[in-house]
Amino acid sequence: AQTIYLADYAPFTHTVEQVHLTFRLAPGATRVLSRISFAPTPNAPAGPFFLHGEQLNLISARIDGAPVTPEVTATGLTCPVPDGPFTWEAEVEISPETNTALEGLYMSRSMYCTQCEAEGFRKITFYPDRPDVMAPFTVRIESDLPVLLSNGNPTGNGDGWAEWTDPWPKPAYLFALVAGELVNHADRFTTASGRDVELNIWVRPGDEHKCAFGMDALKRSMQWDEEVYGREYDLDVFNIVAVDDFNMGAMENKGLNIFNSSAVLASPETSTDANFERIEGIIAHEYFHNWTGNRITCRDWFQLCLKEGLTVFRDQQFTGDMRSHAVKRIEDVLMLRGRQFREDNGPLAHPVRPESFVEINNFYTATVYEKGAEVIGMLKRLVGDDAYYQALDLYFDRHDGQACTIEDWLKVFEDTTGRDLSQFKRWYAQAGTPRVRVDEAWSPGPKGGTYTLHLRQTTPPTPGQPDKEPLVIPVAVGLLSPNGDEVVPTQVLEFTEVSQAFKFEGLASRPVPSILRGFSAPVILERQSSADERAFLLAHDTDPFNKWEAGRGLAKDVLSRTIAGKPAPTASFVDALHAMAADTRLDPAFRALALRLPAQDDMAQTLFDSGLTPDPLQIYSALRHLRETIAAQMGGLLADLYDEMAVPGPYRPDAEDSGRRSLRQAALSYLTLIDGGARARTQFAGADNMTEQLGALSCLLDIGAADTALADFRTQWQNDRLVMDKWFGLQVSLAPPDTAAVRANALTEDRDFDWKNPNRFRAVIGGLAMNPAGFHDPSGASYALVTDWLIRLDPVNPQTTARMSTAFETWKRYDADRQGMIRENLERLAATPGLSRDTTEMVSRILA
Ligand code: B3K
Ligand code: ZN
Repeated sequence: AQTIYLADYAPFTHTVEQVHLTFRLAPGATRVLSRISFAPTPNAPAGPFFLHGEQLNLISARIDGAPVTPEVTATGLTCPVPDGPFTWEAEVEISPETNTALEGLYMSRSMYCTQCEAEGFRKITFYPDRPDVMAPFTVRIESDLPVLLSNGNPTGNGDGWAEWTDPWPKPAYLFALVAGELVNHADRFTTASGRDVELNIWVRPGDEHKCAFGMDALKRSMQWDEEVYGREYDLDVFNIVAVDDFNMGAMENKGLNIFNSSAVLASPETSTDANFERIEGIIAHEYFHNWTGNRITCRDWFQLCLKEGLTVFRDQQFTGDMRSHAVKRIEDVLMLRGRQFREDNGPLAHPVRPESFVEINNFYTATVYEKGAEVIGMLKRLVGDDAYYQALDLYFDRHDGQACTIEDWLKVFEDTTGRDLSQFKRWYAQAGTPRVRVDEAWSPGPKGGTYTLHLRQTTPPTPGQPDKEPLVIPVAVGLLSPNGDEVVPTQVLEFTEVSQAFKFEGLASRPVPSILRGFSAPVILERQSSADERAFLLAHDTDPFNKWEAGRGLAKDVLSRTIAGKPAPTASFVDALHAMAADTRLDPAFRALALRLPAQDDMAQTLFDSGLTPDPLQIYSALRHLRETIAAQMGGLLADLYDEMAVPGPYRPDAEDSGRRSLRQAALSYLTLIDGGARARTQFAGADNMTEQLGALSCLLDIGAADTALADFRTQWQNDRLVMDKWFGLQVSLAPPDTAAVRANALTEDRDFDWKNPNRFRAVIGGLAMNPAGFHDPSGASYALVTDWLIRLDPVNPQTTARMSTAFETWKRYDADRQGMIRENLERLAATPGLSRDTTEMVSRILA
C-alpha cells in the first residue's frame, strides 16, 4: 500500500462550482447520478484529470453532454477533459446492503445512511474526494421510504422523492444522506440574530422517549457557541439521526449529524450518568464542528487536528461550563493519560500533525484529538484569554469558507499577539510525551529567602524521531507556606530551554510548590516528593487539579512500593483519603474522583515510565489489596457517605445529582468488599435508574456474586440493544483475570452476539482489552481470542478491526513471555491473506 506524505501536497487540478446528485435507492443496486461543474484551478500544477472512486460500477459518463469512456482503476478514473470549464455527468451503481464496512452509503437495519469522513464519498460516486475541494451541493433522493434526508435545507418533496440544497460550499467528507422509517423529536431554536431553526432528532419508532436530553444538550450547545465564540447556526434546519451500526461516536455532516445511537439516545432507566455526560459532550462536539470543521475545514488530512483538537477543546470548555471545571479537567487528564500517553509512549506514537500515513482512518487518534486539544489549551494559557478570543475572531473572519492548515491557525495568533510561535509549533511536529524534571533550591536571606525551581525537559525518541528539540511548556506554579497559606498565587512560567531556572524571592520560609497546576501542559512531571508533602498538598492546595493529583501521587506511590515489595506509606495515604472524603466543603463529584484508585493500565504505564516491567497480575492484586485496606479502615465513613449521598426525588442527570451518585457509588464499591454485597443487592433490586442499577451490578461482578443479577438484568433489558451492550461489556471487563478469556469466548457464542455490529463487538472484544489483568493472562488465551476475532472482522469491517488492534499497542511494556505470545499473534494477524490496508498499517507499526 502507498504511503501519503504531507510534503507532497498539491492542489487539485480543478475547482468544483456546483454538485448535483440524484440517488435512486435500492438495497442491492442503488443508482447515483452526478452532475458536477468543474473549472481549471488557476496556477494548479498540470496533470491528468483524476476522480477518486472505489467499488463503483460505472454505468455511463458524459462531458458537456457527450459520452466519454474514462479509464477506471481500483482507486478512481482518469479522463481527457476540455481546457476550460466543463460539466461532468456520471451514473454509477452501488450496493448499500452489502456494505458491511460502514463507510460510504450503507444499510443499518433497513435504514440507509452514510459515513464519508475521511474518504467514504469515493464509494458513492466519482469525485475529487479531498477536503480542499469545496462546493455547494443539491441532492435529490428517490425512494418509497417515508423520511429522506440530506445536508442543508429542504427545497422540495413529493411522492417518493425529496430534494435538499446546501448553500455552503463543503468538502465531500461532510456529505450525508439518510432514508428510513424514522420518527422525529422536534424542537426549535432562535439564533441571536433571529434566525428560526427547526431542530430534529430522528430515531426508530420506539426510541422517541430517548431524545429529550439530546435535544436539550443541542440547544444548550447552540446557545453556548453564540455566547462564548459568537458563532451562530447558518441553516434553517439541523437534523440529528441515530444509527445502530456505526464505526465511531458521531459525525458532523453539514446540517445532518449522524450519531451512533449510543451517543445520542438517553433515558434515566437505560443510561448512566456517564452516558448522559458523554452524550452531552458529543452533541456539543458535533455541533461545534459546524464552525470549526465545516465552515472552516482542513486543507488535507494531515491537518486533521485543526478541526479535531480545536473542537475537542471547545467541547471540553462547554462541559466545564455546564458542569464543573475542576471535575472535567481531572476527567480529561485521566483520559489523556489513559489513552494518549499510552499511545505517545509506544510504537504508535505520532505527532499531533502526522507527516505521513497509509490509511487516514488510522489517525483519528487520542494524539490528534486529545493532545491536539491540550496544545490549544497551552496556547490559550500562554497568550491569555482575551488574546485567545481575539485570535479566534480573526480566524473565523479570515478563513471562513476555506480549507486551512496549522500554519494558518498559528498565524492568527501571531498576528493578534505579535508573538513568534515557531518554537511553539514543535508541539504539532514532535511526537512523544515530554518529561519535565524538577529540582529545587532554597537559600534563606536577610530580606527573605529565595526559592529556585530548576526545570529540565527531555522528550524520549519515538518512531522516526530519534532527536527532539525543546518545547515551549507553560508550567503553572503556585507556592504554599508551610502553614498551608498560598504565598505565591498561580503564575505561568514559560519554560523554553532544555534547562531553565525560575526564582521566587522574598519568601519568609521555604515554600511547598504546587507545580503544573490545572495540568497546564501534557507532560510527565518527574519530581522527588515525600508522602508528607503529598498529604500536605492534598489537604491545602488551592488548585483542585493538583489537590487531586497529590492524592493520585500518593496512591501510585503506595501501589508501586507494594508491587516492589517495599514498605509503603499506606497509613498516611488512607488518613489523607479519609480527611478528603469526609470534607463536606468539597464537591461530591470531586471526592468521588479522589476515592477512585488509579486504573490498572495507568499503573502499568506509570511503572513502565519509571523503567520497570509491569506485571498486570501484580498490579491487579496490589489494587485489590489497597481497596480492601481502604474498605476496612474507612468502613464507617464510607457507610455514612453511602447513606448521605442517596439522591431523593426523580432522577436528574445534572452535575449535582450525578456527583452525589458517583460519590455514593465510590463508597459502594469499597463497601461491597466488606459487606458481602448486601448493599449492592438491595440497590440492584430497588434501582429506578441505570446509574444505580449498573453500579450495583459492577460491584457484584467485582466480588464474583453477580450470577442472579446478570440473569435478571438480561430478562429486563433483552430488547434494548444499548443496555445489552453494557451487559455484554461489563461481564468481560470485570471478569477475574483467569476467567476473562473464557467469559469473553462464551459471550461470543451467545445468541445475541451480533459481531458485525461495532458496539456489540467492542463490548465483548474491546471489553477484554479493557480488562488488563485478564487480557494479559499468562496463558495467552486472551491474546489468541482477540486475534482470532480481529482476523474474522477484518474483511467485514477494516476500520473497526484496525482500531481494535491498538489493544496490543502496549506490548513492549511487558515481559519476554508475554511479548513473545503477542508477537506471535500479531504476526499471525499480519500474515492473514487479504488483510485490509487499515489493519496491515496498524500491525506493521505496532510490530516495528
Ligand atoms: N469527524 C468524525 C470522525 C470521523 C472518523 C472517520 N474515521 C467525528 C468527530 O470527530 O466529530
Ligand atoms: Zn470531531
